[in-house]
Amino acid sequence: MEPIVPDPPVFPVEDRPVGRRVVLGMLGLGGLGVLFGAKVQSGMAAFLSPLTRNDRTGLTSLLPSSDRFRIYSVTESMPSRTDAQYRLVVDGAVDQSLELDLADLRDRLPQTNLTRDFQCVTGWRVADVPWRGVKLADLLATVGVAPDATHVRFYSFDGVYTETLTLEQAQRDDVLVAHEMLGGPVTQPHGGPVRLYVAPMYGYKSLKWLDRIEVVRALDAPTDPGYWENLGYDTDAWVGESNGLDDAPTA
Ligand SMILES: Nc1nc2c(c(=O)[nH]1)N[C@H]1C(S)=C(S)[C@@H](COP(=O)(O)O)O[C@H]1N2
Ligand SMILES: [Mo]
Repeated sequence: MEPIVPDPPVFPVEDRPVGRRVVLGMLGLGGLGVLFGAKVQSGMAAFLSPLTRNDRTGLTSLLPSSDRFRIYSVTESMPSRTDAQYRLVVDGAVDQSLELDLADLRDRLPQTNLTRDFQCVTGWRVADVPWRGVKLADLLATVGVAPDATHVRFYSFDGVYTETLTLEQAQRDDVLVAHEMLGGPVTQPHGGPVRLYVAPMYGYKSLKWLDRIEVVRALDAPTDPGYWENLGYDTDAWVGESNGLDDAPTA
C-alpha cells in the first residue's frame, strides 16, 4: 500500500518536547495554518477533510501501537495552575452559574469512575485507562440547563483550545470532568488539574486544562465548533464512526 500521508518528520514522535511542532505534526500540513494564520487555516479545512479520511488506513498502519499517550499542546508552552489556584466556571444558559474549586470537584460533588480506551484520531490508542471525576451530566444538572440550550462549549486556560458537544452528547454517562487519570491526579502535561474526558470520541474532544464550561443556545463564531474541527476534523468525533475505519473501543 502506498499511504498518502505526511512524511515521518511531521508526524508526532513519542517523547519529543511538547510544543507547537508536536501538534503541528498531528495534522501534517494542517499545522501550517497555525503558523500562517486564520486565513490559511480556513483554506486548509476543505483540503484536510478528505485527506484525513482517505489516509486513515495508511496512517494507522504506519503507527507503532505502543500503547502510550503522546502529550499534545497547541500552545508553545503548557499552561499551569496550582491546585489552590484552580477554578472551573460553569455558566451560560443556566439557572445558576457556578465557580468550583478543586475540592468541590474532588470531594463535594458525586464521583464517577470509568475505565475506557483513549484514542487519538491519528491512530494511537491507550487501552483501559482509569478515569475519575464528576460526570458532566451531574454538573449540568446542578446548574440547571435552560430549556432552549442546544450545546456546551469548553474552554482551556491555554487560552486557545476550545471544544463543543451537543447537549445530548454532554449529558452522556461517559463524559467526565476528570481530575484523575491513570490512577492519580491529572498531571499538568495531561491537562491537569482538570480536563474533559469524552470516552466515546477521539482524543481531541478531551480538552485539557479545562477552566470554563458554557451552556449555549447556538454555536457562534469565532470559536465554533472547536480547535481541530476548524481544521477539518469531524465535530461528531465518535470513535469508529467519524472516519468509518477504526474499531470502536470496547466498553
Ligand atoms: N488544551 C488542549 N487540549 C487538548 C489538546 C491540545 O492540544 N490542547 N490535544 C487534544 C488531542 S488531539 C488529544 S489526542 C489529547 C491528548 O491528550 P494527552 O496530551 O493527555 O495525551 O488531548 C486533546 N486535548
Ligand atoms: Mo488527538
